[in-house]
This record gives sequence, structure tokens and C-alpha cells, in this order.
Amino acid sequence: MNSQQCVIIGIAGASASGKSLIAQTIFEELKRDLGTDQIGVINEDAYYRDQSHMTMEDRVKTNYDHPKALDHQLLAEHLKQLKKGEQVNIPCYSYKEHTRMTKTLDMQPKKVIILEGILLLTDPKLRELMDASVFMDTPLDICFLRRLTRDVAERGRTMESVISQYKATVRPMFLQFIEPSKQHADIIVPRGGKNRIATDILKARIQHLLAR
Ligand code: UZR
Ligand code: MG
Repeated sequence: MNSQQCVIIGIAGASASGKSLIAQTIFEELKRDLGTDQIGVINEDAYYRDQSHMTMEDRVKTNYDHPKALDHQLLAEHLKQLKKGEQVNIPCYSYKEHTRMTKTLDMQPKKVIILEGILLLTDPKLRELMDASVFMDTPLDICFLRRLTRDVAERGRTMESVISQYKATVRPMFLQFIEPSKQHADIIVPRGGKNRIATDILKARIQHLLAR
């Protein structure tokens, strides 16, 4: 029997659309069957470019919703290494400092990798590495409300800064890059990360890929 070494599932969609939630749910539920060391989640946010050489003033001006803000090259290399059974060092990103931290997170190869992030499906080299792809199609007003609450509570922002960033980059870049990338998804999930049927379908697909 030809069992696949590493199944990679990509989950994309707007900021605060429920990507992390559905990824976390699948992770928690599958790790009971597979074992904690056989499934992992990689967040595209970890691959925001290192900006330690820039002043804080300039870091704030970066457009974090544009594909070029992300080091997709490094992410693709890491995925290829994991597929080959090699260990990788995942960067750690600080939303407060707007740059990479010096520490990295060691990840051992796994049977299943869940990849989640806003711009994953815009990049052909990442799409090629995925065994299945998902787009979280949550209404934008719901995403905005969630983002406002989350970024103030968890990412050290003020309400005013979240609103101005939303108008300046988050919304325009969603319309320019993220929304059109939906065409590349295998599955489109309405409502958000609590969609139980979508979660079950994805889990079943992963189990099927593992059993091949
Ligand atoms: P999720 N982001 C920041 O606000 N600051 C940074 O230093 C790095 C990223 C935001 C980014 C994007 N954009 O909307 C969001 N802006 O993080 C993606 N503006 O993360 O998918 O978890 O919401
Ligand atoms: Mg998230």
C-alpha cells in the first residue's frame, strides 16, 4: 500500500474569518486519533518578513495585507522539507514589534500539516504543495467586528488603529488579492470556523488521504 508521507491542507480567507478556529478544531480532534506529534498547524503569519533592520515608524507603514509582505519562498521550502521527512525551524513573528523575533519554533515532520493564512491561495507554488484547499467565506462585516475585538484584546492595538488599517489596507487588499484567490479553493466554507459540517468533511478527507 502506498501511504502518503505528509498531507498538507491549506485554509485561506479574510482576516478574522475563522481560519485559525477551524484549523485548531481539526487539530484538536484529529490529534486524538493520530497522536499529538503527527499533526501540526502552521500559520502563514509566522512568515511575515523580518523587519528588524527598519525603524518602528517604517514598520508600521508596511502593507501587511499584500502578498509581498510574506516570505512565501521560505514557507514553500519548509513545506518541501517537511514532506521529505526533515525537521524545520519556523520563524516567530511579533505583531507588537511588527517583526520576526530571534527565537524559532522547531517542527518535526508530521503526517498532517494544516496551513492557515490570508494569502496562501494567491501563490501557485504554495497551492501546488497542498493536497486540499479551503476558503473561509465569512461575511466581511462579521470579520471586521471580530478583528476589532481581537486586535485590541490580543495584538496590542487601539480601536482607532484597527479602523484606519482596515480602511487603508485590509479591505482593499481583500478585494484585490484574497477574494479572487477563492477560485483556487477546493472547498468554500460559509459562515465561519464553527461550521460543523465543513469541519467534518475536512477531517474525513484527511483520514481518506492518510489511508491511501
Ligand atoms: P489574521 N498584521 C498586522 O496588523 N501587523 C503585522 O505586523 C503583521 C500582520 C495583520 C495583517 C493581516 N494586516 O490583516 C492580519 N494588516 O495580520 C492577518 N493590516 O492575520 O489572518 O490572523 O487576521
Ligand atoms: Mg488567525
